[in-house]
Amino acid sequence: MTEKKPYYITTPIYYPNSNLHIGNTYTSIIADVLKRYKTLQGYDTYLVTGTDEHGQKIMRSAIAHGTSPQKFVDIIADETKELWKKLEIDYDTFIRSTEAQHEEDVKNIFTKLYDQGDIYKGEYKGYYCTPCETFWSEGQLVDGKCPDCGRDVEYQEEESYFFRLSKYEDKLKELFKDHPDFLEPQFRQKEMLNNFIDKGLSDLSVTRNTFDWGVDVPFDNEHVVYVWIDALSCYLTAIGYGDNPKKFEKYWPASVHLIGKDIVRFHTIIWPALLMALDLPLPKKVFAHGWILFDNDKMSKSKGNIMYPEPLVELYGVDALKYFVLREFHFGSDGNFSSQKFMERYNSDLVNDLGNLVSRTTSMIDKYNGGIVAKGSETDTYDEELKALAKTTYDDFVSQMDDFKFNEALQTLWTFIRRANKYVDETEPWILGRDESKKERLNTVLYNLAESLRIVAQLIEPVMKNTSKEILKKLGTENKGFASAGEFGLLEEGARVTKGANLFDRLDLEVELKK
Ligand code: ME8
Repeated sequence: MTEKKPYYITTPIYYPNSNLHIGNTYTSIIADVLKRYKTLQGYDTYLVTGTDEHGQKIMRSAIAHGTSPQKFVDIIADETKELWKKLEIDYDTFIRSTEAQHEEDVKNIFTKLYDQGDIYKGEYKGYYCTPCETFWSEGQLVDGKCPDCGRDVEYQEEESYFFRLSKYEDKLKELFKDHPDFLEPQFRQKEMLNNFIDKGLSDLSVTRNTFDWGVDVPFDNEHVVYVWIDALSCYLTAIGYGDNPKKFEKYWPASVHLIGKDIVRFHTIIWPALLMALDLPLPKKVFAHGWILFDNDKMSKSKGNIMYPEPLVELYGVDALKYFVLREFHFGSDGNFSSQKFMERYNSDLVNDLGNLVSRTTSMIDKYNGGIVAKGSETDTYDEELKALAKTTYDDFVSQMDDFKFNEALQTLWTFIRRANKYVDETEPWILGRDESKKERLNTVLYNLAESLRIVAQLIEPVMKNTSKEILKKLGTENKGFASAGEFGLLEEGARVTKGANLFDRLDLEVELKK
């Protein structure tokens, strides 16, 4: 048996300073869908997520809550795991940066870089943005504020260890030139080159010595390791960097780091430079998605416009949420989340298109054939059109998923669902059903509809696994594997179809929006 190809996906290692909102959920949902898709395609997938628990921001949040940092992060890390369970995020490892093995690995990484001369001692004079945990020089500030988040920065003068980032400038330029696929969307590459690399890279301060909530520098306990070095290392330590070399070799380099556009610089300048220094292969791809806005505004606690995923899942189910975020937003660009849009799409795509096709098909097979699938024999041109579209739907869906064009893949699938609904109107089974001599034609039509639904169920499995299962159950058939969606005609004659309850019930917007 040939060994499956590994496919290693990561989400950002989230700060557990407050509960995760729909924006953080977005990255994890994409990661989950990608993992399921690649698994169904036969890869040996591995998904890492986790919590980035050290640093000044977390320490201050813990103090503000009147508790110790460790107790504070323990609670939020547990809540985060709970959230991923509710959202059915199928991760393999949840790494916490306070785990003993991880801390030991970070110490070893730091010592190695120091011993080989990539880290040296100096003095940091400049600014620090605590919410972003980022160092800035005066020239980088915008109106005296953090250029990333626009918040106040603090002036710092402290003894610090530095990583020789400047040494890797040319290699980073080569990376961007020789591997145009390394960072996507591609316009982000220009941002990194124009705004940072081409301006010249300064060495990076990689320790702090004004607080102690971090991994101790092993040879100088006045310092803790800078939280970003600690956090990025999670991508290595979560797959056995220090304690399971076989596993590490299997999965590293990562196939893709999925991140938001806010942390591109860390992942495509600092991280590759660190990996180059460690003599490790670079991740194959970093994909930076856009920002989810809420009612066209950036979500923020002070504005009170943070959207959390739990109520949506409780009211409408996890499949609807996953479908919505993948279908609504172009992966890579900003998008706007509004409850109204969510519900409108729920009614149009899930109730009217998919739900309707399921209920029409199963009711007609029930009514005209006692729930038994029969293949029929009489065909006409409508059938050929439907079958031809099924084939291109599969091909296009796969290529769009492979290109991270999730919204287009779902659009492709829904074009097919709508075509199948149109096929019902064109072939008018209710008229065929009145005439016994049209029985063979009726059976063909009903078979084509049921088989179209089977294909839909196979294709939506990575996104809506519960709905997929439900449709296959109603069709009285087994899951035949993702690739079976590329072949029309696999539904067994004699399969026993059941009507059952609606997959999705229409939402009354006036009622729902008040919830
Ligand atoms: O940055 N829309 O953690 P973090 C879309 N600990 N995505 C959003 C979003 C929004 N409105 N808000 C947040 C950190 N995100 C570091 C990461 S990795 C080694 C260390 C997502 O908790 C997006 O993926 O601030 C963003 O990159 C991530 O949450 C930041 O999470």
